Amino acid sequence: PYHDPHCGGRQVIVHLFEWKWTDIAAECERYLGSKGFCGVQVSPANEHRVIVQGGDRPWWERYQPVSYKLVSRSGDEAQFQDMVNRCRKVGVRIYVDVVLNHMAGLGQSGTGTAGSEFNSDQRSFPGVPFGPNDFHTRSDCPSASGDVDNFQDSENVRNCNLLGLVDINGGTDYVRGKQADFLNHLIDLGVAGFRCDASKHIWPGDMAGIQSKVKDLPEGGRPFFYHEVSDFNNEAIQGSEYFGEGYVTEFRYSVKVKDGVDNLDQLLYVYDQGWNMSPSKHAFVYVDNHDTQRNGGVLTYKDGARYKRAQAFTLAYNYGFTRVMSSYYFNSNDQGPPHNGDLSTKDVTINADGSCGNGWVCEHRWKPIGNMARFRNFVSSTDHVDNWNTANGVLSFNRANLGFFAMGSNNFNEQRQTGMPAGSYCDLISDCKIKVNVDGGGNAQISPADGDDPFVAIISQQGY
Ligand code: LM2
Ligand code: CA
Repeated sequence: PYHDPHCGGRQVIVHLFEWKWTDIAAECERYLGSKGFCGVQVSPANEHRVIVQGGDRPWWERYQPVSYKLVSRSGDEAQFQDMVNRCRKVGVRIYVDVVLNHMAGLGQSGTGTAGSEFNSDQRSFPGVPFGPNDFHTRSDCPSASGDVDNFQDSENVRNCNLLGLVDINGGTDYVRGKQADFLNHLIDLGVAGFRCDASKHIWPGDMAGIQSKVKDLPEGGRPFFYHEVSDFNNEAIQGSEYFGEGYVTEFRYSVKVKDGVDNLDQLLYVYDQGWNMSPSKHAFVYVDNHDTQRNGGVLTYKDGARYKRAQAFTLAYNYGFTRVMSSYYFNSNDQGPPHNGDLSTKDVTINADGSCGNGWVCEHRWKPIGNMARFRNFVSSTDHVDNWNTANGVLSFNRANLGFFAMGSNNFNEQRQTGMPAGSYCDLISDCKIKVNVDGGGNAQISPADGDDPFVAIISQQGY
């Protein structure tokens, strides 16, 4: 019931990490709508702490909520509403990152981005309002320190303070009501769903209790929910505990796809049942996210061509619901988004060649990434992957007779079975700079338009 993204059959979400609402609205209109993106995951929209360290505001201040007022580093409620409306007009929905497990960190007090006061040690958040009764107490948490420190014990994981962030008790009607009010307000503004932060640390029953108080979308149907749960099959908590509540992030996919880009035959097994990975219909997948791109072990924009391969493949293949990461350049893990002298976030500028300026990476505008959204949308009605071929270091396969995809690590020129009806097709990767001619037997000579982007993708959609 929580699995429909409500974006007219589109299939790809992009996380515009730390973007301002005004820039997201512009990006919907100038790029995402026409490229066929389903929607945008936005950074937490609610009031949060302001943290200044070393002349910078770290990105993670937004994971320390102060209230559910919609004034954040990305903008205010009027700007948020304008973004939702303008994106929606071009077929793009907004999915909000919601932090329901905790409020700000212990030892902290002051004023949040909307001007609300708070005092974490006193469990005082008058902007909601939440008080001491709305948090887990020392006796609920079995750890010696009061922090989450034993992932083999679900009481520890769910009732203690994650990283010293004061832990909300989602067991009461009051708390569930306040959190549902927050989500319902966002639905009133036109959002289509939620990325639930740290769901692993919230009891599935509490999550279900909140979600049951969340209304249907105005156009009908349940909002789209996807839950952040890291599960490597070695802890007390399994992602499958949340399957009833929506999609669940599949962290193992990022590891598998990284291994696969250098060993193409392994890519056929990126959904590894031996690892107990989630079935496709529950798996929310990505090459990297804002945490893993900092913690290592996965591919990121810093990997360049290998990253493109992993991301293009992810969109071509048949596993999970896909999210694309869009970053800013960073050297240290804490570094916040590009900022002006007054520490406000810089605008996203667009260069003549379509890339972004002002320190924004915009992976989603890299051709083998952004141009694969249309491919994913069109082939998603089949679960087939056919004619898998990795000869000469070039992977190719087709998705029934709907689409054909090829990728190498250098320029290539290969004769391949495409599984497509005879015809002359537009190469999506190069925005139709070249055509691919498929003969009556389904064979075609395949060569990328640009050797720097060694990919070819075609679909049998009218007009392409
Ligand atoms: C998440 N998913 O489940 C987010 O994706 C992740 O980015 C969040 O951590 C985490 N869970 C909690 O929402 C980030 C960041 C942490 C940071 C927290 C809170 O990765 O480093 O913790 O946000 O801002 C920071 C300090 C940490 C300190 C804590 C509390 O780095 O040292 O712990 O604040 O003061 C004492
Ligand atoms: Ca918790």
